[in-house]
Amino acid sequence: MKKTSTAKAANAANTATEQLKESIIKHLHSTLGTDVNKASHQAWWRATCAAVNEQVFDGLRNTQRTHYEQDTRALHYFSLEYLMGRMFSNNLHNLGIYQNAKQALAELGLDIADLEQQEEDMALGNGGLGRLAACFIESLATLNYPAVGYGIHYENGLFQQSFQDGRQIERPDSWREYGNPWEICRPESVQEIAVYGYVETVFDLQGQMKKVWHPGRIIKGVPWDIPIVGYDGSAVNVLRLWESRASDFFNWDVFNSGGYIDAARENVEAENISKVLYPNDETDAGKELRLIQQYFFCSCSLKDIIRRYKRRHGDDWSHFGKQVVIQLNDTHPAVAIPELMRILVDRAEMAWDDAWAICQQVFAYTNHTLLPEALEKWPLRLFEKVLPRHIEIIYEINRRFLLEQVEMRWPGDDAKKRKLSIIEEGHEQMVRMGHLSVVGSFKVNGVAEIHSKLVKSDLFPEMVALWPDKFTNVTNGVTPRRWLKACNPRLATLLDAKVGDDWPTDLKKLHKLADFAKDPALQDNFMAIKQQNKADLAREIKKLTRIEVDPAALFDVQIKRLHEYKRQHLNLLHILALYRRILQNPDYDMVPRVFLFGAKAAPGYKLAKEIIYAINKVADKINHDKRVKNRIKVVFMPNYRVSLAEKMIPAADVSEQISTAGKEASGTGNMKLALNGAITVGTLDGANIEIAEEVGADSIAIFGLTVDEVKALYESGYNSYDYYHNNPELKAILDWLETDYFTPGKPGELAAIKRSLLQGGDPYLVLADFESYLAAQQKVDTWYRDKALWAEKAILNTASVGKFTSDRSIEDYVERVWQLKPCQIKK
Ligand code: 8GP
Repeated sequence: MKKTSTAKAANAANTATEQLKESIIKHLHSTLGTDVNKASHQAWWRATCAAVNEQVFDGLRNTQRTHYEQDTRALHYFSLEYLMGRMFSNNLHNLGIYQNAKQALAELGLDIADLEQQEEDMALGNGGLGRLAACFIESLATLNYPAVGYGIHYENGLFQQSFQDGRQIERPDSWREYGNPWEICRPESVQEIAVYGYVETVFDLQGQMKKVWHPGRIIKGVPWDIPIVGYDGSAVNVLRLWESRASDFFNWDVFNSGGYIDAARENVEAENISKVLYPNDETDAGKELRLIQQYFFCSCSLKDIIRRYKRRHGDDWSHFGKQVVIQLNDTHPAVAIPELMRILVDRAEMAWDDAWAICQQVFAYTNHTLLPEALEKWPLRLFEKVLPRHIEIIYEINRRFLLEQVEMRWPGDDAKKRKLSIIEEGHEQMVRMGHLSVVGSFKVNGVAEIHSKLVKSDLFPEMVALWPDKFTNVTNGVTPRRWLKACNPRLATLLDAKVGDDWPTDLKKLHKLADFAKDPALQDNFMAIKQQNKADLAREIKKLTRIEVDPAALFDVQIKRLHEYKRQHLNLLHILALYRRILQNPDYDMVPRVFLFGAKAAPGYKLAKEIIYAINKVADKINHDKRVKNRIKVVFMPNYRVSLAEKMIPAADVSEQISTAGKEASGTGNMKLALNGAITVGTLDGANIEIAEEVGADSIAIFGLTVDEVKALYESGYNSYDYYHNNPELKAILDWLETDYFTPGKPGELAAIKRSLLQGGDPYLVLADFESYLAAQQKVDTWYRDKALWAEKAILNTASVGKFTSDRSIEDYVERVWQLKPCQIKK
């Protein structure tokens, strides 16, 4: 019996492989217009994408038809960022045809790995927030929830990074210069949106006052759909990204009246809106354009949602709140709130209270950071200029909020009103987007337990007093399909054999592995896989940087955006301490380590760029110093991005999660690294705390001040000089940075770091945590010497982090916020 079914499965696989092969060749001829004999890898890759798309589009049509027929309630995820990375192997895995494709290509004389490299990363995001959005839309499709992701179709993604003499160089990322095979343009769903102009107050025949907005400019939003394939391939949702263009009508008018140059300028200005992703992770830049970007995609998306709703319900708005839920990914899309009010009150002529009731059913808001510089505020004057009607609506939202909520709760308390007002007073009035998001949403969540607590206690305590039930937590997660199955196939195969092959959709199944954590056979297999992954990465390092590293060394990995609060410079101080010990004691006994960094610094963030420079200069010195005898290697991988993360994560032994406690909202790299068997060196911050709870105190190296201790230290008056003067090793290292030791002939080139840690006051308490960080690293060194002990800890990490699948995050959102029902799609 078993034999027959195995034989049947093998036959089916053979047929699938044959069909795929035929389809690839067909597309090579008819879509790419080339021939088997002369096709480049690029052409083969595109032909394979087209063949895969035959299945993707089937799923897409089925899903859209089913959702329409069943008139499902759907989630709409509004995000200015999606860090999708590459789609090729993910789509193949999720459709369940990766092996068939590999085989089909092999029979055509091609290595699937070569074709995977042909794809540019879709880097339409900066960091955690954007990658989270990508994991979430994949999980939503996998769990069969009706959902659409909305965002911007940036012409340029996050800049490409290289190093010149150690310094970061940025180049534009024209990721779709030659077209992107995964996207479909939808001209039938183009939207037009308005900006600028003025508002007129008019009275209708019944004497009713009305506001009429006369826009100054119309911009066209062209939607591009990217199908998002759920794991097992039955549901295929859509990521709809808007590209801006000049409105034809407007353009033609200007052009016709002889204003060729003006028409061209209009074009450029309109197209600028979707030209670039802002490379600033934590602050906003180019204010006017940025605000227009936000409004542009929110308005297009709302109109798109309403168009779809009306197809079913016409002008009957009574079901809108039941059918539609919108998640605001941080405050960037908060302008959607006044925009929906405008549409309902001005266009649909609804009474304010009814419109507001709908808004309050529809919007929910996720906060991703407590850093004050990332909490968006817009100058009121800018708002008035760009969105004159919306600012009036915001005033009215604010007036009612202050009167009906704040005044009722704290009568006569003007200080409270000032603190809670959506409009901040000061020498320049500002619109507080965080306040607007909380007031306009029915749920607000943080992204890890500790972060959600701090959102309540430190960011919005009064709002919590007004609406205690509004606030909740949803701890982040990552998709195990991309971050284990696809990126670490060796480990995935081992897991299939050990715990069954359903772990990608049921990650808690990995728990079974814990029973074998001490089993020498499993330990050998597990560590052999790690070793092979490290050898692969060593080859990649050689290719990218020419640096030779030994795969037998401990691979210590810190990958994330560059920011002082993430403290890459604390990592650097540890490296310098080890180097100095080696110079002082040639026989210094340490486990050989390769320190690997991957990080982009915002182009305008000077100190972040200085930190990159310093790491590169120190790397250069250490890597060439014979006295080190390869005990330390330091590598800064250029152009860190999703596809590079996929190579680094499976090869990591140690995961650096060393932010100042209270600053990292959650982290998600921490989850990916632990899932792939890396041991975390981390502070009690963000999701590290929850990871520690899951893996147990013996399988993680926790160090540093806690959130409460950090607060106490700030309050008692932190003086970083105390640490400098009391720790001779620390003092020597910092002084070293001022010399020309690492930059011969150019003393002081690395001094910016020391300055920020001493004269600058060390805002992120690097010096305060230094000693305890070194102790944690010493512990790691000791653990690593005992191979069995290390293997056990690594296995326990993989076994214990099932909680951090983004499927669990999505189920939490469904239960706590979205109230969706899954909708099965028949194949
Ligand atoms: C990040 C947080 O820093 C990180 O801890 C968290 O895991 C991630 O969001 C997902 O929740 N925040 C951002 O990326 C962020 O705030 N970026 C925007 C300000 C641009």
